[in-house]
Amino acid sequence: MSTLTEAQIVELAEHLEQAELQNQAVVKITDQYPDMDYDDAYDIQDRIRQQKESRGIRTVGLKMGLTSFAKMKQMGVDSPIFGFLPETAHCADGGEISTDGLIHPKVEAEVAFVTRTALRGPNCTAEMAREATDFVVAALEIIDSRYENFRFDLRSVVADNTSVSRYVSGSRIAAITDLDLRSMGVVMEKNGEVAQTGAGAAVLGDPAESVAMLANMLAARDQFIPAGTFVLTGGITAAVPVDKGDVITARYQGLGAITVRFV
Ligand code: 0L1
Ligand code: MG
Repeated sequence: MSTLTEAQIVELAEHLEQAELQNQAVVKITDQYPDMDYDDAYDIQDRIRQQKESRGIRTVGLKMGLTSFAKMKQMGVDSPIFGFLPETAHCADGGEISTDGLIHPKVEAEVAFVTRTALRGPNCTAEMAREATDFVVAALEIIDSRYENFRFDLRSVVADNTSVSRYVSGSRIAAITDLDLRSMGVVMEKNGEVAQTGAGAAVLGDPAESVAMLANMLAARDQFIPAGTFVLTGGITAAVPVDKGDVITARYQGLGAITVRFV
């Protein structure tokens, strides 16, 4: 059920995309629309995606967010959220990310799945997600909420495409059958010092569960994960704030390392 009109959805999508494009933090949109619901929030996110696609910006992947039980508890929610990855968000492993285009970036170490076949919910399981997977690869997500001081509620952050800003894909791929993603260790270093450590099980007990849940959440909106989709499964580590001059290196057991420099 939605509470906003089509015109309000369009207005809010333009408002949030302009905040992203101009690196201008704004107040959370539920301040103005306290009754908006999750359908409204995903409608606004879909509209931002349509705006980008109408300008020729391809959608190259999907993401799950808030997949760690600790972060869900911290935010007082019991379900993850999802967003989309526009091609403009991609950054190269070993490359530089300009902070000029960002508001208050934070980095999460994640693992990404690339699907070989389409995955449709409802009733999708982790086993079905594994079977639909072509390969897995290490990844970083750079989140950058468009809301002042990362102050938001879940409906506002869903509308803001779940803080998607940049992502980096690792250089080494692996078959999912060659790794135990639950026990895969990750060490994230900031400027040469350990900033975060984690294991794949931080993501809903198993990152494959996150892909299955994404398919099930999409099904509720009559959508699915197409074949060949890059899926960020959610933070294995807590998000680390970064600034101009910082270098992040994340090392993944069995999947190599990713390094990026913020300039
Ligand atoms: O898990 C995530 O990718 C973060 C989702 C949005 C919440 C935030 O900006 O911290
Ligand atoms: Mg994330």
